[in-house]
Amino acid sequence: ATAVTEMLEKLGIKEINPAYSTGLNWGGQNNKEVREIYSPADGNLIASVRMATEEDYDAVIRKAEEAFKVWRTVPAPKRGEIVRQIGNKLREFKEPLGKLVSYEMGKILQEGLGEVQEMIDICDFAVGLSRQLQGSTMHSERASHRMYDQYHPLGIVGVISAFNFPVAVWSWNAMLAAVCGDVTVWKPSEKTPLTALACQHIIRDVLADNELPEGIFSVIIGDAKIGSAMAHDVRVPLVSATGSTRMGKKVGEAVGARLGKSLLELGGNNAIIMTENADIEMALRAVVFGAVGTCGQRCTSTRRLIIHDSIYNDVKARLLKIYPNLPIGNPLSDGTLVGPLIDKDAVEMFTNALDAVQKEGGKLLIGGEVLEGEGYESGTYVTPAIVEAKNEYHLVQEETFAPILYLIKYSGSVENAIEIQNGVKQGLSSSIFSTNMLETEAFLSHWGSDCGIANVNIGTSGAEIGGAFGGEKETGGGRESGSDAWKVYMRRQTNTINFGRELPLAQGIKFDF
Ligand code: UN1
Repeated sequence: ATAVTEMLEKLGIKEINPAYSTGLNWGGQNNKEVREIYSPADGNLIASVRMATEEDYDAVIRKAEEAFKVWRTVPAPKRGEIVRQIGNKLREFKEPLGKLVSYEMGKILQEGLGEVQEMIDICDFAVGLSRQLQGSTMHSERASHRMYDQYHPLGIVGVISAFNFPVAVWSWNAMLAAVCGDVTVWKPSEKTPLTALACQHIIRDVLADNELPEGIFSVIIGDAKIGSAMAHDVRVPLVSATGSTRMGKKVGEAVGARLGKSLLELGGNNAIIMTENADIEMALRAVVFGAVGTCGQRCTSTRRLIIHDSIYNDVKARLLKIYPNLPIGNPLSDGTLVGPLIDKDAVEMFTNALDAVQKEGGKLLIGGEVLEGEGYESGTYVTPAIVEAKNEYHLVQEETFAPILYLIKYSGSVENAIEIQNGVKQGLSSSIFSTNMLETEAFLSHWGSDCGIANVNIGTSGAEIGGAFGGEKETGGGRESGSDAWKVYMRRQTNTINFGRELPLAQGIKFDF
């Protein structure tokens, strides 16, 4: 538990259980129900956290409402200044927070640090944005009239985040929402509450230094009941939810029923196409990182590899040489590339999926074992699997949140590969490896990839924060992070001003009396 102790010490928290000891604006004070948090890295108990009740939730929302009244009056560039200070604090805490992410969630330290880097980057992005929340001006059809649109804060933004990016995805939402003048109430995954509480500590200090109410950013540790309360709550005009399609449909329905806004970031079933013109060496680097990185638990993980038949055997042989040498082990140890799955339920999902796809006719080429013995006591370490499969298999159509890579053969032109790539319900990330411009442009064209993210000679995972992140179809349609994703966190208002002494009506309507 050194990562935990180190992080908590740096934050000045004396007790191992931060949830008991602080006066944070987090929901959990009323409940006796405690959830024990075990690290997937070594199976040790790292904390016990109280789960919030609906009463706790209500108290947090009321505090957030109060804070919004203050925050919306702060000029946007000044809100940016607060986010700049948060970014600086994150720079200071990058190492211990990255370690805590790695220890609590199981991703390797490089990726834990990378996740905190994403938070720092989105802070910088949001600071710049705080001076660029631009609307347009339009020419009125009426004389001596002026027309423009402007963006105003929405209010409370509910953020439901997943275990796999326990802190970065929240920060994409919270930092943009903050410069937009909104306050956020964050329900992190109940599997990763410690990293969330650590962030709340960091932020609380920045807010206190600036004499701002802590309710500008709140965290509530709870289960699906709390997520559901948020989805149904008219006091929360926008709910941004990251997780499974099953969860997203529930949230989307509940928010839709009250005509609120939702930003949904759901499952992916991402493919890399390798045409006969692929640079195979380069493609394999992307494939392996995409398929086994984060132990296959990114929503952008590479799940399907669609390979031209002329290079299929070569690609397969090379992958089968690489996979046995992937260092699997403690995510905090130097040299590890594959850490554990989040918990034993995930391990069961992984092995069940492999059984089921083999029943459908899939051929398991390598991997699929659950590791035992020294270093693997947590029971959450597996060997990444490669399966030869067909796109139409039921299992290939589903997102299994684990390191399973399906090899799918295509023949003929790139259009055939694109059809396979689009032939799933999800539409998050996609890539093509080809040095032929006709193929890559076809992939990016309006009859090409139907995903929210389409890359050329880059894998499916590891997007930069500067672009809008999200996908189509069952992925939910939301966009967060860069580009103009900020607009969803604001309400648009069209303003028309008459500076003449007459009242002409639009459309030239005469209405004299
Ligand atoms: C996620 O898995 O929910 O593009 C987000 C990527 C990361 C974000 C993934 N920047 O893989």
